[in-house]
Order: sequence, then C-alpha cells, then structure tokens
Amino acid sequence: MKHIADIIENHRVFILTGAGVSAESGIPTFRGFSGLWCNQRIEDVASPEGWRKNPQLIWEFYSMRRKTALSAKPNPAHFAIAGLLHRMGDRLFVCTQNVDDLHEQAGAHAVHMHGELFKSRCEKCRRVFEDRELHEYEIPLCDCGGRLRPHIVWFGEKTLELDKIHRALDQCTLFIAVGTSGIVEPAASFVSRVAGRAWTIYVGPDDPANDYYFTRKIAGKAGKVLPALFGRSRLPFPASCLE
Ligand code: BJW
Ligand code: ZN
Repeated sequence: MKHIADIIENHRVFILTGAGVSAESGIPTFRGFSGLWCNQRIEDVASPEGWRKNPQLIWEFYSMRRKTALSAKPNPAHFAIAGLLHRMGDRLFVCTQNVDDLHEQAGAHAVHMHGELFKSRCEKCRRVFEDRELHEYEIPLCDCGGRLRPHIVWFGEKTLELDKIHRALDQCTLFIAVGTSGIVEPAASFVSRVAGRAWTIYVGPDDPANDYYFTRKIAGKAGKVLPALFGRSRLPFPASCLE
C-alpha cells in the first residue's frame, strides 16, 4: 500500500506554520487572546505605534509571552515536521509565523518571518541579541546606549527573509499550511502564489480565511494530523490527489 509520506517525500515541500501548531504546547493562538490584553487591542500592542506610545507596556506584554514560552515544550506536530525535515533535507522548507522556538526545540530549522520571542534588537545600532530575560519593570539598553525592543515584526513592519521565502515558494510542488487563520499578510497570500501549480493542503480545526486556494483541507488538530500525515498512516484522501 502506498503511504502518503512516500508521496510527500517525492515533492519539493513548503510548510507554513501558524499559532495553531503551538496551541497544543500551551501557547495561546493569536486570536485566542480574545483580541484583548490588559484592555488593549492586540493590534495596538503588537505595533510600532504601541511601542512609541508606551514601550514599558509593550515589554510587559512580551515578558508575559516569554514567560509562557519559556516553559513550553514541542508537541507531536513540531516533532512530525522535524522528522520530515530530517528525511527530506533541503527539499523541505519550513516557514513559521510563530515567534516561539518550539520548531528548534524539536530539532527543525524554521525561517521565522515574524521574528523571534527570545531575541531583542537595538533601535540605534540594530544589533540583534539572544535574550531570554524578562523586562517587566524597565526598558533594557544596549551597550551603545540605544533602547532594546523585541525582535518581533509588528503590523506595518516588513516581514523577514521574504526573498528567500519567495524563492522556496516558487520551487515547491506541495504547499502545506498548518494552524493559521489565513488573515495576516503577506503569509496569507503564499497559497495563492503557488495555487494552480503546486498541490495545496490546509491542516487545522477551522477553515482559514483563504481556504479557496487549498486543493485539500484536513480538519483536525495539528498534533494529531501531522504525525499521521508524515508517518505511516492510512491516507486521509486518495493518493492520486498528490501524484
Ligand atoms: C489550530 C489548533 C490546533 C487552533 N492545530 N490549528 C494586504 C491587505 C490588507 C492588509 C495588509 C496587506 N498587506 C499587509 C497588510 C497589513 C498587515 C495585515 O496583514 N493585516 C491584517 C490584519 C489584515 N500585515 C503587516 O503589517 C505585515 N507587514 C507587511 O506586510 O509589511 C509590508 C511592508 C513592506 C515594506 C516595508 C514596510 C512594510 C506584518 C505582519 C506582522 C504580524 N505580526 C503578528 C504579531 C507579532 C508576533 C507576536 O507578537 O506574536 O504575528 S500578528 C499575529 O498574526 C502574529 C501571527 O504570527 C500572525 C498570524 O496569526 P496566525 O498564526 O494565523 O494565528 P491565528 O490566531 O490567527 O490563527 C490560529 C489558527 O490555528 C486558527 O485558524 C485556529 O483554527 C487554528 N488552530 N488550534 C491546528 N491544535
Ligand atoms: Zn546598540
């Protein structure tokens, strides 16, 4: 019997992960904050305007996020992706919108297009630092005297590594998005860029906003679906769908 993992491994694969992949590790999805944090809209906290208005509040928010992420462990979805990467090497490109380090903890290298929670950046000299400290009470400073901000891509800011990501998208023959609502650009448009040329699969419990562009949708939690999809399970749809 043909296994889906064999078929997947014959492709050049692009995996885009979103907050849903880390949900089973105890990290709330972005819209799972119910849109509010300390009576602030998330969009106002994760924005350059929010930083300009009240940098201390922004550091409180990201310190809270660091606290949660510091104790989080990768779940079976992260391990399934790492296992596939181990088998496929450079024929698999993993791009994440998540700022946690759970892909890395599971042993996978992922391109973090929205930045990294455990890094900070100097506003003045632009150096990027590894930083796992909490800065709840004062704004940290760089050796050069500049203020440190979270190394996070906020709304209105340019996402990271977009050229590299576009090259990988243009080469892929199978695109898999997992646990992302398909609302936030430019990630939401990756699927339409490859649709018609590559197979496109969505994995998650809810339909994403961009579901029109997916040739297949597999309803379920990432921690259940991905180990089955990338392992030796029965096909959730006919193998011919991907050949
Ligand atoms: C499960 C599950 C389980 C639950 N298993 N699944 C075009 C049109 C309109 C607007 C724009 C546009 N282009 C750009 C914009 C503006 C803006 C944007 O997209 N706005 C939208 C709100 C409309 N985009 C930007 O500003 C981006 N910048 C940009 O495009 O710059 C252009 C530029 C060019 C040149 C110079 C300057 C600028 C930047 C976007 C940055 C996003 N940053 C954030 C916050 C920072 C990180 C942080 O603090 O955490 O990143 S926003 C937030 O959303 C976060 C996420 O990474 C991102 C995506 O969220 P995601 O992953 O989809 O999560 P959710 O919560 O939405 O969905 C979770 C899903 O999981 C759900 O569907 C559940 O069903 C599912 N799920 N459990 C599997 N167990
Ligand atoms: Zn500096």
